[in-house]
Amino acid sequence: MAIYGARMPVVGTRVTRVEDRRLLVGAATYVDNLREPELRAAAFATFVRSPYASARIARIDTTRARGAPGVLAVFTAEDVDLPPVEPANLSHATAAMAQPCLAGDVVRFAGEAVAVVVARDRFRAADAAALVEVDYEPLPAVVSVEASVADDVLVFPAAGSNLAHEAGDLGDSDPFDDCEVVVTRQLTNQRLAPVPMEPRAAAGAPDGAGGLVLWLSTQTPHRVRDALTKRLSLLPGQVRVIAPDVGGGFGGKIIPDVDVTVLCWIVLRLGRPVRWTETRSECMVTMNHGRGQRQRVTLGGRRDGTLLAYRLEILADAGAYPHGAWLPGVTIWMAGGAYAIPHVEAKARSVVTNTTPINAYRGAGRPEAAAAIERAVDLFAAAIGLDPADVRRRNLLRPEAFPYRTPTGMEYDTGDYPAALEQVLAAAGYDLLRTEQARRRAAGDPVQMGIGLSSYVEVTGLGSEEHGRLVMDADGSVTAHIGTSAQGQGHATTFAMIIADRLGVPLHRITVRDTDTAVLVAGGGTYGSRSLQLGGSTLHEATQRLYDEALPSAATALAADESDIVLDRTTGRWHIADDPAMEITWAELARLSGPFTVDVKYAMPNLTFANGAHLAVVLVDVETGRARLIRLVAVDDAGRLINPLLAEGQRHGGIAQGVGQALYEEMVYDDQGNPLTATLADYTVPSAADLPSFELLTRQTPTPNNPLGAKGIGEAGTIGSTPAVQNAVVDAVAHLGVRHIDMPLTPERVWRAIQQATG
Ligand code: MCN
Repeated sequence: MAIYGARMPVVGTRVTRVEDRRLLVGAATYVDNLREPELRAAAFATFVRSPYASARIARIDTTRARGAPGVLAVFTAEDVDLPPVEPANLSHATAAMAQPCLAGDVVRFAGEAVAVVVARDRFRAADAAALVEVDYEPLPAVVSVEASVADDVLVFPAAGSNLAHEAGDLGDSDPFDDCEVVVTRQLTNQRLAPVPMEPRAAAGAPDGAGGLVLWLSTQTPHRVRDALTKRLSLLPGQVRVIAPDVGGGFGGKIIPDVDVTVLCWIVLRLGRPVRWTETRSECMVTMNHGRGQRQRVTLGGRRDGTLLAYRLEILADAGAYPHGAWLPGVTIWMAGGAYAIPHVEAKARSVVTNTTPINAYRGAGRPEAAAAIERAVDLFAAAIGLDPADVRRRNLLRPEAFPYRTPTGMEYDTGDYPAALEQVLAAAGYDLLRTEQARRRAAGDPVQMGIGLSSYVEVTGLGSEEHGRLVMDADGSVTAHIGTSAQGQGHATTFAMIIADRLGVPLHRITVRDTDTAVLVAGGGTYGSRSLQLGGSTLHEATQRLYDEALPSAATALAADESDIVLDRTTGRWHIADDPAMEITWAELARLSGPFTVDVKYAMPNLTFANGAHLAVVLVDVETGRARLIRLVAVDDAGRLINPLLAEGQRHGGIAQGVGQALYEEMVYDDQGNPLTATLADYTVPSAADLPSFELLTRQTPTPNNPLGAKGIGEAGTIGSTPAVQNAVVDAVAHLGVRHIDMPLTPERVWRAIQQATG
């Protein structure tokens, strides 16, 4: 048989990203670069933001700003007739905690918008924004969750309480009754800023029929479309959202923002195109923050290391508007981690404060769960004098336990957690590391070594449905539309790989388009490490439908029965099963009978659970408290990998962010609610110079829950690495009597902990 054009399967191989050339040569379509004809002569909007965390707005005078050169309009809450945005799915927050699109009577966090200036360009808009005069009467601010929960000062007096949401439950009886050893500790999972390279950006234009087209740097175009349609009182079809290239999101570009809502309102009001791109400093205080939990962990078990009961109590900061107050519920789902602990109970309360709203940030509730249980396991190991690796060995769920229903209601699908741990220990040379640690301790070396472990499991594939369209054009090339919408994950490459293998069409003949709500009726978006498994399975299914669609034409063209026809997926040729010479290519078939178009909706029956084990090695200078990460060895199991190269890239970025949380990053407010870390000079995102080369190992335990066998990998790095690094730093100084240090483990914190322990 002639095998011209035959190709090897690409799924599972390290295909380099098709996106990169465009991005690297400056041909990207980030919102701020767009030069669409509809955006010609677009005006520019700039928001006037409150410098106070809590204040009454006594007066806003826009006269000078209106008269400034190039200014087209200035709007305040009085002009903008948009309904406030109510938080969804919360147990307590009612309409009383809704967020106004522009603040009217009061401001509730430093950075909240009180007015918006529209000018001919961004420079005039910025100059005029400085001319808007606002008289604020400062009010007491609630900054910490401890102050908030006391309800002495209410962020929303009409709500009667600062409590926005409660989730989970603690049992009536004492689960620690039968335990020989119980450890308990208060932990802080600090507030972080997402810091994507591209801040939020939007550009809107009237569509000429009463609606608008919005180009938006977003993770969730369809969700934004639906929210805006409602908020702007438009009809379905009147808001079209296009997500061009997006320069990172990390969870900060999921929720349909009030700022974007106001921008769209302006487009409709002025009947002209308007752009908005926030500055870095704006992004630091107005894009949602993440994490922000105070946790109390209690872990009990036997002296032989067997864990029996775990309790997690969470007091979560929801920030000023509690759209993300449900997130601790995800922490509760994952509370028990990778262990077979018979009793796990957890309860969370989310309260509002006069700070930037908290919402999803890479991991979104799961890193918080992993950090809590992994710290608790190490505290327990220290209490019984057992090696932390041995405590994990004794309690990790074994492969035969799956599917495993956890005490907090999750159904773990597959994995080999003990094997992942052994793999990471072996690769790191655990015993040798312990020997080196003992040597330094015995020698009283001023630089001590710490070794930290974490075994994690994470839920992936949330929002278990996705939509896609596959088109084979008359020239045999394939175009895919998918509702996920990427921010740098490399979807255009991975999705094309899946299609290529399924249809036998070469990669360069496949294009994955940016998400456009005018093309796809519905889409889930990208978050929760869902895209590959849900988007990928959608397209997998679409290829089958395309095949079904084309089969009758192929049979007609080859004058054969459908049952006698096969598609050779290595060549992309249809032929008669026992006569390979009787063939027709996709291109010929598409020219004859195409184009073929299929629309597919895919639903995944169950969530998937990725897992792994991370090991960190740190050197801690006990005289200065400075901790340096020297090794990070990671085993991550995301089921079957479509593109191991891209999965590695995801792990690199995730681990960098996870290490950032452990050692460097924290959004800090003073007691008036002024953000003290609102620039990248104060908020210390790690650079490559702060990180070692990561040692990445892989396992691939397929899930039965989708046709690809794939789970998510996008957040694994942030979930596994943080507790490993934190445990390593504590381990480095454990012989001095230190049991716990809160993150970020800055030199000052570590030094203080050493001083305190050694008197
Ligand atoms: N992949 C694979 N095989 C698997 C799983 C994933 O080959 N079994 C590869 C694919 O190349 C896929 C990528 O890994 O495109 C990520 O897939 P997935 O785990 O499904 O995650 P998502 O695409 O849904 O991305 C979301 C995830 C999240 S939640 C955050 S936050 C995050 C992240 O991805 N934000 C990012 N990675 C990011 N990467 C960049 N560059 N920018 C962000 O903002």
